[in-house]
Amino acid sequence: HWSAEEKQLIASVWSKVNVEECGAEALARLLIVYPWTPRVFDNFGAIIGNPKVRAHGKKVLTSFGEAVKNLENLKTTYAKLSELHCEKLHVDPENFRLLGDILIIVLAAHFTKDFTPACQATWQKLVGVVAHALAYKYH
Ligand code: ZNH
Repeated sequence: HWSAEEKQLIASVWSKVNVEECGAEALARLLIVYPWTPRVFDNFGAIIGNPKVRAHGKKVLTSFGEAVKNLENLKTTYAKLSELHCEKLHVDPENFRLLGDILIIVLAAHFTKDFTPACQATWQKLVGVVAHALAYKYH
């Protein structure tokens, strides 16, 4: 369900993404803008400049890269992670959507003119299906 153009828009943005920078920024924004989200992390403390937030943001965005590589296969790709977030981490799946929207903002801010409306529409679709796949094993 991805057109050649969509695949190209995803790949071209992703090839320029610095997972450490953008991951840290997206996670920090999530934790600040939605002040209930730090609850699932034990003792992160201060958010800005916190190396744990940075490391975790990188981990999450690196894992998001699996979606980019497995566009046709997202549910299987994230089945284990979905179970983990549901059963062990108790993360409300609504947070996957919030993080996706924040990631779009971060990408738009980093890539400005290159992040065209068409590009945003494709990424909006991508973060939506990723959030859906991560929520798939919730029951
Ligand atoms: Zn998450 C973890 C991915 C979102 C919370 N995560 C994690 C990991 C990964 C991920 C890969 C690791 C695992 C292991 O270790 O095995 N995430 C992810 C993704 C996403 C996410 C891909 C989207 C896109 N998360 C999220 C959110 C939240 C979270 C939104 C909240 C808010 N995670 C989490 C936690 C954890 C994780 C809490 C655990 C941490 C530690 O360990 O400390």
